[in-house]
Amino acid sequence: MKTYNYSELSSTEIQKLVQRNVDPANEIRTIVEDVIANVQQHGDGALFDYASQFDKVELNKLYLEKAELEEIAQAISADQKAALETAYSNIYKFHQTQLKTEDKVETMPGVTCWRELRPIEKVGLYIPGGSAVLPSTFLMLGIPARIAGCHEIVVCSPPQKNGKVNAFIAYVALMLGIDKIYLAGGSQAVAAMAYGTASIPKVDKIFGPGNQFVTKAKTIIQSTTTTAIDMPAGPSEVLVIADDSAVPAYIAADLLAQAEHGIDSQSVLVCTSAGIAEKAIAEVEKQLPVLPRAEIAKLAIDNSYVVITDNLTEAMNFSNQYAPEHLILATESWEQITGSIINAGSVFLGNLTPESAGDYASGTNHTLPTSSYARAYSGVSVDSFVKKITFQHITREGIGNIGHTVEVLAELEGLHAHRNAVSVRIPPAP
Ligand code: HSO
Ligand code: ZN
Repeated sequence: MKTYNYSELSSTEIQKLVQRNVDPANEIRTIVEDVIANVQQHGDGALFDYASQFDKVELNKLYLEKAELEEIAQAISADQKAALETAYSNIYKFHQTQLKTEDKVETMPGVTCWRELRPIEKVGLYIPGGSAVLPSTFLMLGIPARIAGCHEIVVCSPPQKNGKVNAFIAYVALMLGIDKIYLAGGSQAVAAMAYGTASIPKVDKIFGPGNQFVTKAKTIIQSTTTTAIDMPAGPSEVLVIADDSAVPAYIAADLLAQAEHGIDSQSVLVCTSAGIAEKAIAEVEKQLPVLPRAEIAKLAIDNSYVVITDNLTEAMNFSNQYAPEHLILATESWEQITGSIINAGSVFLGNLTPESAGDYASGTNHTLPTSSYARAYSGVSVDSFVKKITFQHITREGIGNIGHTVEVLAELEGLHAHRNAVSVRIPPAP
């Protein structure tokens, strides 16, 4: 892994280091625009073609129904079921507390304002099925959607070569009470949920991670259709801040857990101790070759780096500029630095808190902003599946109290009809 000294880096060099996921030649955009146009024009026909071209399967229908899902799900062992149930229960518990009723506020006597939640009616969940099939992502999206009370949950996942989804995806669907999975992957699935096809309903908002094609499709459809997206989630990344209280073998394991996601994943180590960093790099070299996904992890590690800083303050400065999707504080003094975190998707505190816990089962959501979007976006939560509608009610006393203020402000903006809408409601003084 390439190693840099923070004190020797210019601000331009830091800018370059923290930059990721660029599509300079717009190559991905061109391909994805073509796919979207094709799905828009040919609907299901385009989806059958893409299944044949990309997923190498000739489908005769674009969905699996409950009975088929039940049959597929039978392949799961008792231990696997129990693990999925535990993850489900923890994720449910954590997300359930996000559904809060807000208090009504009387801003002036007789003027009452408040917000109420309403679920987004139709949501689309994209569950990736590329080099790794991720049933955990299905839990992370399906559970908050259910808690929010979304009326229709449309799920798209790419078909396997046998024209089905894997047993874990089928099992999670049944856990969530979802009776149908649509067999579509990649940017074509996003296009289908944004425009609707004969088989796949158009949705109000699309959720879920994916490769650069899926992400590009999401960012395109959010500006060209009325369908919204959760966030532009791209290749996964982790930044580990470590000091000399960190354990090199743990650091290496965390960097590799990230690296095995995909060749474009990034694992960054920011370390206050050159000695610990050196040992962590040696550990990466030791742990990497025995991984089943070593080839992928190796390429991601080649795309990763180490920064040596003088202290934790500098480390945090770098991290805030990077704005990582996952931030691990591999230090015993994490309590002293959490207050200085400005940009991060999800944070893992101390030497015994691996990102994997949050990826699967501790309760927090793993659908998080990548590619520095953590500067402005939060991870997925129940909030992502609801709208917060404001309400207000004004009594006779209230219109008397607020009326003059509104009349003056309408007058100064030259909007007399606005002023009149108040004036007609205020009885003239006797
Ligand atoms: N680290 C991924 C989530 C994931 N990890 C799923 C394993 N399975 C993005 O947060
Ligand atoms: Zn992960």
